[in-house]
Amino acid sequence: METHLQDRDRVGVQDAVLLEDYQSEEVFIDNLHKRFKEHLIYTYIGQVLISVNPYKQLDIYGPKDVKAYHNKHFFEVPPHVFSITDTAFRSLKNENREQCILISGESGSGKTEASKKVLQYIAEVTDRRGDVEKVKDKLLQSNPVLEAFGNAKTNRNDNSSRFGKYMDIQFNYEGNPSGGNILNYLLEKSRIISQVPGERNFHVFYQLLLGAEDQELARLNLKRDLDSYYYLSNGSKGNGIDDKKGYEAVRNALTIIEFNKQEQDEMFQITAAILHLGNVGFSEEEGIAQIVKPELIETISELLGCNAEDLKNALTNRTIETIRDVVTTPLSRELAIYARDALAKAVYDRLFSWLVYRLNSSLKIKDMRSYNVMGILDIYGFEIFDKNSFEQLCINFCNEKLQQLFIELTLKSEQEEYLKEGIEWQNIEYFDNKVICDLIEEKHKGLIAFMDEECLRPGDSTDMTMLTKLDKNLSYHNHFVSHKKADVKLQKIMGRDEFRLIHYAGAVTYNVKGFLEKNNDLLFRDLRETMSKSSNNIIQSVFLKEEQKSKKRPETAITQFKNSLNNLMHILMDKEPSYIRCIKPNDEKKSGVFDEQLVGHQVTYLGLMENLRVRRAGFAYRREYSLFLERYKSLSSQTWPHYHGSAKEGVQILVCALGYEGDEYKMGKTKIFIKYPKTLFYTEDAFQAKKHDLASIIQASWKGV
Ligand code: AD9
Ligand code: MG
Repeated sequence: METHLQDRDRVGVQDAVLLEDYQSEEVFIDNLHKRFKEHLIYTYIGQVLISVNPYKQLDIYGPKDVKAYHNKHFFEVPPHVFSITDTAFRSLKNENREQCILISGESGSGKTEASKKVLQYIAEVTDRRGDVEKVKDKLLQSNPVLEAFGNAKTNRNDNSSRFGKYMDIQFNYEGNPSGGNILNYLLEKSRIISQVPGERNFHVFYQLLLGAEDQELARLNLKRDLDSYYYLSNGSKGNGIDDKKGYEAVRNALTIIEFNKQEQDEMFQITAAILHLGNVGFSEEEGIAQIVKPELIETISELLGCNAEDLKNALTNRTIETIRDVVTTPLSRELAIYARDALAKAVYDRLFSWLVYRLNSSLKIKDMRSYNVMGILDIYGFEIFDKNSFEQLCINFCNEKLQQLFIELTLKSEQEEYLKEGIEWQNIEYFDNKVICDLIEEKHKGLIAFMDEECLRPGDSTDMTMLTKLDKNLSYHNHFVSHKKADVKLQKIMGRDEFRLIHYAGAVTYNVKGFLEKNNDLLFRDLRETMSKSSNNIIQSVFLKEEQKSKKRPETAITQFKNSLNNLMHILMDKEPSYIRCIKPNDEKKSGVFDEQLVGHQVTYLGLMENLRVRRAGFAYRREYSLFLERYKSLSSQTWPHYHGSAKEGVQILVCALGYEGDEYKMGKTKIFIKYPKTLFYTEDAFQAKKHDLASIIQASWKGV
């Protein structure tokens, strides 16, 4: 117990609230570094777990570790993702409180791995009976499927999740998993049509081409040759990723999750059709696009179950309905390419949504009698790149919302604890990022509102007219910087087609190029109609649903995202949160390298110093009386070796014996609160010395000295 109080110089402290200088980022990072060198990748800030990616397999997740953390209070054992999970799970079971585990951090910091450890732990500490085991298998197997279709190799992470994920594990009244539900956010579908150097398309394409049997490839009219497919051609190749094994894992998982043969066939037909679609080329005659290899369209139509003539027409024409009549115009080569790519992205995006929908129907809870949930959120961290676009705006907005939730919930729980313990609440100064959330999402006057207004305006709106509108309406705001209003220094680094937001985690300059198109997310009507008539059940179901809804203009991409985020906030708000903040120690994916500057940025983006300040503003340390007494009772002759009074009185006796000053501590109803780490360390050192003395006495008596 309380192992963290010993050997502080070498392994640092396991809870950053125990750092004497808690305002210093340098001290904080140094503590993480010390621990990292000792392979101690986990550290707390109070109840928040910080995890530094070790980039190598550590022997800390085996059955013996599960056992070591099972049913243990989290201060009894060193920091660990199992401990966070165990605490949440016990609160769910014993107090019936719904839980959520919020995992954040930048790409490659270990979020997805952490979420898998949470699931692994739950799977290992719950029953192994038939139906429970089956649900657990399905939950575990949803990962390889979602990763095949939603993850890709990027320059930051060989297995980067290109979507946000919130997964509920549902527990029955016995506390065993009995179902699940997944929500997905913003798949990065632009990856379908192109990838930056060194990156790849989604894993599934490589898995299919390299892992499927000859017969299956023949059925899909595919060659086992990555270079034959345009959508894969600019990406990097394998690089040590075992796609063949990946394919087997996906097929196996699909079977466990009970996707039938037809569903599996149709999924891979769509995947293959996208590869073929990328190879459709166009020539141009008198400004009109012509399909170069019409036979390819036959293949695609067959795979997608749609009419080849319709598809040909839809790829080269556009129909617009006006008030008076319906006009069809042929497309130029450029527009035909745009239509082709839009179709590929739309089909893949829908396939992914269908996949989540289908997983959910397989994970659906059968027994609706009272159940509790534990949610796990694995979502993209704050992003600042050299060039930031629409996607970064969405992601950073998401992080603002989560930061807001974090502040509200942390402060709330601190406040609640003080109230419960009868201790006076002191106001904590902190930066409330609500002002930035409002700037982005406020109705009628936020950034999204103005963006949408311009996107939905018929006529000649462009990215630049949108920017002008933003500049005009938002320049008054402290957190919005327009190029025009920027000071001279800033004007040099900001382009004319850029605006800047001062996020809680730092300033980000966004380039508006492509904003309008990405936000409108239009698929030409002809293509939509062709798809909704498809005989492929998956395609038909997703497009038909949209056709029925699309009588009205669909919402813009960012508004849909905003709505789904607000929905997520509601879901999370009612739950007891646990936080895992993941940190990437270096950019080279190397083990043993800790780049303090890189870590420093992440400490800022994750708001960890603010987090520590809030936690330390009150008391560095708090512990139940009985536990405190149990450890330190030997420090007073009144409490050791015999003591029969109440735990609270015992602690009071101890505190007097140790000479605590009045401002150093407070006695709550069930806990002692200690203000400064030094008080605790002094107590601990006294305890260690006493233990040492006692040991020497015992040893001496053995030796008969
Ligand atoms: V992204 O935003 O999806 O691009 P994540 O999810 O934060 O990112 P991920 O969990 O995929 O990162 O981790 C990246 C890689 O780091 C993994 O593939 C592992 O090789 C490595 N990793 C992460 N966590 C651990 C760990 N606890 N132990 C060992 C780890 N290796
Ligand atoms: Mg991930």
